[in-house]
Amino acid sequence: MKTLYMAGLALLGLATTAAAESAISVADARAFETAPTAMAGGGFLAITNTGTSDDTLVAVLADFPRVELHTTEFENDVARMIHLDAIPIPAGETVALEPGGMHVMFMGLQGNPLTEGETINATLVFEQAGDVPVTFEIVKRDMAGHGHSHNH
Ligand SMILES: [Cu+2]
Repeated sequence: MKTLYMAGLALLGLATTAAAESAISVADARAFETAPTAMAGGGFLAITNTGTSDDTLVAVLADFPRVELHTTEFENDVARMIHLDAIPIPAGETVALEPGGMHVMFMGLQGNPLTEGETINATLVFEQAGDVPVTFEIVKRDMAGHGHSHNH
């Protein structure tokens, strides 16, 4: 009986570990300021899965009419944004959402531009890790990106 009891405990231990295996950390969350007439703005961040099981980013919630996950494709140097249903975050890896690539799209800005110095409170929704809060800092447009600045 004692052996069975120990085996039961071990199983219980495994189950508990499995539930806590996905661990998500985020860094460098930022969004670019937008022109007053802009309809949408991009959000960028690095997502690290420090756990031992794969996870998937399935949604981003924020106070905008619509928030989507996008990636960018270049065709003859013309950028085109593609809607993504989800972004896989493999165990032990960091996935970077960067200008010119994948990004969070805050949509429906109509007259409420993203303003430098302000922040966007959002919630990342993961299949395994659940809700992960994140704050995007709104910064000036990254000159190294594919955007073209008109600040001169
Ligand atoms: Cu986009």
